[in-house]
Amino acid sequence: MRRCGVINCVVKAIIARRPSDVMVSLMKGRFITLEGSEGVGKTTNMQFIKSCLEQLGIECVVTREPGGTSLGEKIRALLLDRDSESIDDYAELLLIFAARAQHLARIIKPALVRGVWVLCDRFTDATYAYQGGGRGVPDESITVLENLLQGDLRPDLTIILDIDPEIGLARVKERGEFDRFEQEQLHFFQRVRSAYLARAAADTQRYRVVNVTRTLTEIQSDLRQELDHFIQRVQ
Ligand code: Z5A
Repeated sequence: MRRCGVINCVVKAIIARRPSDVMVSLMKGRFITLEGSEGVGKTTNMQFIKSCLEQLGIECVVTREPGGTSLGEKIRALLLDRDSESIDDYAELLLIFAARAQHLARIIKPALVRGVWVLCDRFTDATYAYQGGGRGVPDESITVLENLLQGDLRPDLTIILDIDPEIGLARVKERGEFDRFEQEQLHFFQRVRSAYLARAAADTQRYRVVNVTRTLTEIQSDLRQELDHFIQRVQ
């Protein structure tokens, strides 16, 4: 809790010098994020979403977090390194937001301002789910950093691919080696899933939950429908 107070003080000091978010209000591209626990098929389905949008003549950039920039990918490697020393929860949180700051400044905001749609494999909802739900970092600490870096910028649509973590982990296991997060126990991923579902329940406008225990054809038919609804809504 004391750490939360210190973060608040630092952030207030920085916000006082922060330029206004005029740029955010000028953005014309749309920001779509794909979320979910382990083995939900984000990589598989992101390409599908991209091809649906491109068929409609919508220019989009696919990116991911942590990562998306050269610096961000280096931070990602540090975060996923399973041979790393034990990483403090707040060190993890700040590394994730450091990568996000660079990603927002170099990739996400410039694309949105150009009118290009951004499809991002994980974003700040993952922080609420993994660092908040999984690790137990208070949501208030995450919100402070979110507001600092993003201002008013939030995804326009967040699709949560949902699966029982036991099934998701079994899929990941088939792939072989586990990274630092994948080494966590089942109850960690159960908390991650609950955090995602709680966020989705609190804002039914922005979030869509897609059950991915089914075949890829069924899943992608749902995704197609969600995209069609979204496009109708924003046009
Ligand atoms: N992290 C965090 O803690 N906080 C944050 O703020 C952010 C991230 C942004 C890396 O993310 C880690 O960073 C992540 C949380 C943390 N934890 N981990 N690990 P990541 O997104 O890069 O890592 P990931 O979740 O492990 O993604 P992944 O391994 O790339 O999985 P995926 O993209 O969701 O799934 P996939 O590779 O498309 O599919 C997995 C397997 O399932 C594959 O063999 C598929 O063929 C199979 N699959 C997919 N769909 C199906 C269906 N429908 N049926 C059967 N089999 C299927």
